[in-house]
Amino acid sequence: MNSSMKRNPPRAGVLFAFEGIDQSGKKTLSALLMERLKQVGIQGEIISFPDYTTPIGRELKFYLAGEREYPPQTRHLLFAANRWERKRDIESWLQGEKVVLANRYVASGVAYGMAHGLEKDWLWNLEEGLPKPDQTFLIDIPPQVSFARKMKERDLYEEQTDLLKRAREAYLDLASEGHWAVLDGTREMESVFSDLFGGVMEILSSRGYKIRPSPRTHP
Ligand code: DGP
Repeated sequence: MNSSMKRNPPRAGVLFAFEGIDQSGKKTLSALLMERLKQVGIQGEIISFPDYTTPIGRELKFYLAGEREYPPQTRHLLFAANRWERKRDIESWLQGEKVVLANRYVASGVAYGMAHGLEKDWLWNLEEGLPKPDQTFLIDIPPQVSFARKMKERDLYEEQTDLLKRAREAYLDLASEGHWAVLDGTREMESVFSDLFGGVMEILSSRGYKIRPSPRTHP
């Protein structure tokens, strides 16, 4: 996270963000995590960005399908605005002591923006004021693994190997700056999940969450 960004105001919940290029496993991992959190008695919500259900999200869907054209800054403003559309929901979940799992969040805007040659500080500024993640997990895979996992029906960005390469590099750069947890997403899902779950439990315990013993130790 950008060190120049102000600290989060006190809040009761915890926000985890999952980042990575397409097909890294973010959605599967966050769904598994939510299931396990419920088993140990923790309430949570999952939110995915882009959120295609909002007015701006619907516009982004047209854009990603190649049906709209925008100058680079305009489209990055739209991606950021889509997160701002859901700010109140995220805040109210956090105030309700929920654990919020975000599939892509502020760092997607910065990583993909950097991959398109935009300035990092300008991109971070678009996200300033949104709730900050307590921890960002980067599920790291190289573009060739992304392509091997999904060969057809890729969106405008997914089709571009060079863009994915630059987005991955930007993510790794942001991860080292922001002290994110980087997980090797090329491994079996169980192994990635086990590391993720360990990291999440450690943070939740340190934040005073009551964790009910669960009979299951694997997804
Ligand atoms: P997804 O629904 O996760 O497959 O995302 C759709 C595409 O949009 C994907 O290729 C990555 C890109 N993307 C996601 N979030 C952002 C963002 O905030 N900014 C930009 N420029 N691209 C994004």
